[in-house]
This record gives sequence, structure tokens and C-alpha cells, in this order.
Amino acid sequence: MFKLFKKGSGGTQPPDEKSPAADGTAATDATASAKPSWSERLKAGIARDTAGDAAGAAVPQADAAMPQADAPPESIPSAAPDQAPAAAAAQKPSWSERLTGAAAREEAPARAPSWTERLKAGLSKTRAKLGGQLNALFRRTKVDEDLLEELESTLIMADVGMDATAHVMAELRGRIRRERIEQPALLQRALQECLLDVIRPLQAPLDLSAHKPFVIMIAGVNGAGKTTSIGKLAKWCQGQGKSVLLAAGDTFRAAAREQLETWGARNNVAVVAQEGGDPAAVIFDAVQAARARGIDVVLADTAGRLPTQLHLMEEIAKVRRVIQKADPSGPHEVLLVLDANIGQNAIAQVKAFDSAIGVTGLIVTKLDGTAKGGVVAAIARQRPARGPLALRFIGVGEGIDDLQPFSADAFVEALFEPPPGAGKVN
Ligand SMILES: Nc1nc2c(ncn2[C@@H]2O[C@H](COP(=O)(O)OP(=O)(O)OP(=O)(O)O)[C@@H](O)[C@H]2O)c(=O)[nH]1
Ligand SMILES: [Mg+2]
Repeated sequence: MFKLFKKGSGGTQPPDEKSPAADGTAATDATASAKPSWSERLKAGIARDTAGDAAGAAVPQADAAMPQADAPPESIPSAAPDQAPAAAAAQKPSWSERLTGAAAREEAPARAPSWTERLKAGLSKTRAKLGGQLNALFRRTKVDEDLLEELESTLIMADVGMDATAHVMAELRGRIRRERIEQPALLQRALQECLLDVIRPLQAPLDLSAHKPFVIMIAGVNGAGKTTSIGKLAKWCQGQGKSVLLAAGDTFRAAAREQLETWGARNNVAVVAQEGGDPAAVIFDAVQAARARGIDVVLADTAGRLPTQLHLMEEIAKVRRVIQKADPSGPHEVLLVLDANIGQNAIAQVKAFDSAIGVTGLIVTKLDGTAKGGVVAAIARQRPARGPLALRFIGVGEGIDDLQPFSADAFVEALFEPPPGAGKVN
């Protein structure tokens, strides 16, 4: 029933690579475009070597032998054929020479910003709001009740939330007393440390090695950034050395499948999709296909829904149950995607989705588009009895590299540090 797409069928897909799908189902073809990417040149190179140098050997199968688009040169399979006789090898560069040369050419252009730089740039709106006001407070001459009250309002305005703000302020007052902090300039470090204590419990990286396939179900309200996060996650998983399969479980919204297929093409990973139909069936098929093909991670997209749409919440609960039929130990992670712009509303969404599908982790997206980054602290103060849900990843932009695991230290540092080149916040 399902189609197994090697490439997305959307307009942005790369040139024709006709890789047969491992389970024998049809792989979509793509039309040629102007300039081959690194992965395409690499594949073409492998195909040439295999056909020319090692006569009779088969062109490597997709996924199993293909290095991923952004894989470092060391991850190229050592079995890559370079079996030409010595004389011929002297005339033409070896595989590894070609590979190294091509890699060097690829890496020569301008350096992409590091994650720390992206994070700092992404949090600039929150930092401007929080930092700008704090800056003025920290420049005052003494620590007094007036200053502390203003500090409290500033945290609430940055969406830190009533509970987290009350907690931070109680801690801060304790430190002021114990450490006899009298200079407002010394408050910044104490505040940073108090905030860090609040959000540190959110930091709990995802361990993909616990199961194979590791089935990750993605849920959230409409437009939260689910599909985009899957696209970014596919790259991150591959960076961890894992093979990935995407499941187009949003069978509701027009063009949702094509959107996921475009991300599949960008990541050079297969997408399991179906014309219309039942989201649970698509994801069930994907889990089966991943098992058959030895894929490490399944990322299952779902349609956006509001917690108030009870029939849709029931539908996603069914998706979860059907995944368990395909793999009784799954899903191994149920990620709720939250748009940071919603601020305190995030808390209500966490509660509603958690009770419907048992959320195991969160992704907070669009931190770059909002001054409400303080919501991360509000999330951290949820579920005091059980501890907060892990904040697995944060998104700070629309690019494929704009999602990374949440680090409490990096987050607090980026909140207080000015971006490179800007004046320092003291
Ligand atoms: N600035 C910014 N935009 C983002 C981020 N993540 C997603 N987006 C954008 O948000 C919009 C919605 O993203 P989608 O991934 O389609 O959201 P979705 O939750 O899958 O939406 P539905 O499937 O319609 O429910 C797109 O324009 C994305 O590019 C982010 O971290 N930062
Ligand atoms: Mg979507």
C-alpha cells in the first residue's frame, strides 16, 4: 500500500539518482537540476568507480552504502572500491585523493556559523528584552527592595512565568542575604546561577541507541514547527551515525507529504508515505519498513491539532497505540513541539498532549522569533512531583542546522552574553 520514497517528489529535489529502494517498492525519480551537490558528486563517483574499476560489481544500494550528505570524509565506507591496477592508479587520482580533494573544495567557502553563534543570534530578542532591562537595574547604586521588585517584573515580562519567577526570586534573596550582596553589578552572576538551577533539570539528551528502530513520534499544534523539526532532526540523527526513515503521518493537511519529502530529499533519506489514508497505517508501515531495512531511527510526523479538538486528540492516541502494535516497546520517544511564541500557553499544551499521548520530551522552536525565551524556565517548573519533561531540542531558525540538543549552560550564557560584536552586558 505504501510508497517508499527515496527522494521527495516536490519541486526542490536534487537530480535523478534512481536508487532502488531496498524493499523492492518503487523509488521516485527526480529531474536533473543545475549543479550537483556534494552527495550527488560523491554518489556519481562511487558508481563510476564501481562500474569502471571493479567490473561486474553492483552499484552500491541506497542507504546501506551511501555516505550521507554531510557525513565527514572518515565516515565513507572503507569498502569504497579503488581496485584499479597500479598503472592505471598512477594515471588517475585514487578514490581517497579524489574524495579529499573534493571535500577540501567543498569546505573552502565561507565558514557556517557555529551552534553557539546561532544560539546567541537566535536568542537576541529575548536577550534584548531581558538583558536590556536587567542592564539598567544592575547599573543602579544599591540592591534594595525597589530593585528586587523591578527584577521580578522583568522576569515575568520575559515569560519566565509566575512560579519560576517566584522560585528564582526566593533563591536570589537568600543569596543576597547569605553572601551579603550589596552591589547590583554582582547580582547578574547570582541571577544567572539561579536561572541555571531552574532550567538544568530540562537537560536530558536523547539516547538513540536504546532500541532499533528507535521510533520517535512528533506531535503538536498546527504550525508549531513539527515537520521542519523532523527535517533538522534527520540531519542531527545522521550526525550521530544513525540511519533514518521518515513517516509522513500528516495525511490531513494538503502538501504536508510533499513538505516532508522535500526534507527527506535534503537529508537523502527515504520517506514512507501514502496517498491520503490513515496516519496510523502510514506510521505502522514505516516502522515495519525500518525493521526490514535495518534502519536505526524512524521520525514520524503527525498533523497539527489543538488540544480542544477532542476527536483529533483521540486520533493521535490511536496512532500511538498502533505504533505499539508494530513494536510493543515503541514509541521510544513522544516529542511535543512547542512554538516559543505562545509563551505561557505552552504549559497548557504540555498538560493536554501529555495526558493524551504520554509525552516523553519537548522541542521548543522559533526561539529566534520571540522575546519569550523565558518560557523555557516556566516549562522547567512544571510537574514538580515528577520533575519536568526533558527539553530535548531547541530550534533557533528555519535552516537545517538550526536545531540542537538543549544545553542549560549554553542557553543561560546566550541569554546574558551579547552577540559577537555587540556591547557587553555587565
Ligand atoms: N524562525 C523559525 N521558524 C521556524 C522554526 N521552526 C519552524 N519554523 C517555521 O515555522 C513554519 C511552520 O513549520 P512547520 O514545520 O510546517 O510546522 P508544523 O508544525 O509541521 O505545521 P502543521 O503541519 O501545519 O501543523 C515554517 O515556516 C517553518 O519554516 C524555528 O525554529 N525558527
Ligand atoms: Mg507539519
